[in-house]
Amino acid sequence: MDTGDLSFAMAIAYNGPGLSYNRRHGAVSDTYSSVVDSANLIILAEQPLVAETPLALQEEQLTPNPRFFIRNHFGIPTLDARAWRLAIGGTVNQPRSLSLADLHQLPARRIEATVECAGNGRSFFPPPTEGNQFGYGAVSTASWTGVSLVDVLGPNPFKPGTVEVLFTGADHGFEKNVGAEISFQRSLPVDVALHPDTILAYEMNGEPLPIDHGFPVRLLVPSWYGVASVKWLLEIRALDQPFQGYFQVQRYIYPSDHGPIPLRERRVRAVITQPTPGEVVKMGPVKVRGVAWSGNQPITKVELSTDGGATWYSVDLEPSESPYAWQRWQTVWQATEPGSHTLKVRATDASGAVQPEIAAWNLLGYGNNGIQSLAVEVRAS
Ligand SMILES: Nc1nc2c(c(=O)[nH]1)N[C@H]1C(S)=C(S)[C@@H](COP(=O)(O)O)O[C@H]1N2
Ligand SMILES: [Mo]
Repeated sequence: MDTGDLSFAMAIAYNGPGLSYNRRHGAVSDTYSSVVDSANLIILAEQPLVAETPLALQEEQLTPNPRFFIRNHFGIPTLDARAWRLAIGGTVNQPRSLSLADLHQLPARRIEATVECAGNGRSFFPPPTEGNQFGYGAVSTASWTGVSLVDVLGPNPFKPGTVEVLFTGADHGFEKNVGAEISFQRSLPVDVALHPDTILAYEMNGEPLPIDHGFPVRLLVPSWYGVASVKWLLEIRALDQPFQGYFQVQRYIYPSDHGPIPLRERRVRAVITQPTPGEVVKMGPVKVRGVAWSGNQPITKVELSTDGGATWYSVDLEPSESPYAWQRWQTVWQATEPGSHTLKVRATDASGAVQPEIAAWNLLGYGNNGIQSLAVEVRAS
């Protein structure tokens, strides 16, 4: 199987400031947009950069780009948008390479989608697992603009026997568990790759994709855990064998008796954005709100408990804007008793999936959608 060992010289154009492609004027400006608001993100690691968004700041439907969580495995590659080419190869009928201008010629598709890292909530797993100890902030929502991969590939793109499509990012580094230099690579089954909502995104919330989120082009698989949405995309390769790379079979998997199961759609989950853990609130009406999401299913019900899970009631849920984006919910809790109270929230989606009290523990700490518990202190004013 040829998994496309790209030359790293091609991956890193140069070390100077990046260039961003300006669609409106068809020209190139000489700054790429790194917009990270590090003061308002929780930085878990600097090299490579891993940062989560404080839940209290998720007050809008769309997360502003500077505060969108970041999950990198290697250093950030600075690509020259003018020189950038996307290679399409492997078991395709027409190998070729495309420029950013070529992508812009195709019909644009805009999709509002939440991106969640599979490690979101990992720090709440007992016993602890290895990996970034995320709280609940490795999730954000943006409106992504790009082109459907199926439009890029055209009709009848694959040779018979094609089973997966592999996506390679420009970032790479030494991986000690492999003992070698590897690129960030992840594959999709053919049906998912050809779904019209699987897009190559070049804009995020109406701005050119910021460098931290994959400039100039990233894949977006809107209902899957974030790992599928390969950033700094350089190559798309059709495969006649399942991909066996590190991020496919050793990481971002649930172990099973039949071998590793690569993660796919996000599990159903709700979180509270207000009040915040430990907050002191005044006795009387207390606004409680947050967001809820799942994979490709809309959320049908969000329930709140203010007595540590003994009783539950349904809260107001905003209609879904997009099958892929979180939905905001809110309620008013009549806090009549002073003292410490435990709030819990749980979501149900249209498939009937509901959050478990405690999610099944797994070695690498993925998919922890166990119910959030949050303690607040009620004081008589
Ligand atoms: N090329 C590349 N793509 C990548 C990654 C990466 O390290 N390199 N991380 C993945 C993971 S695990 C997640 S959760 C998302 C995070 O996207 P964001 O940094 O834009 O929030 O990107 C995915 N795509
Ligand atoms: Mo992730």
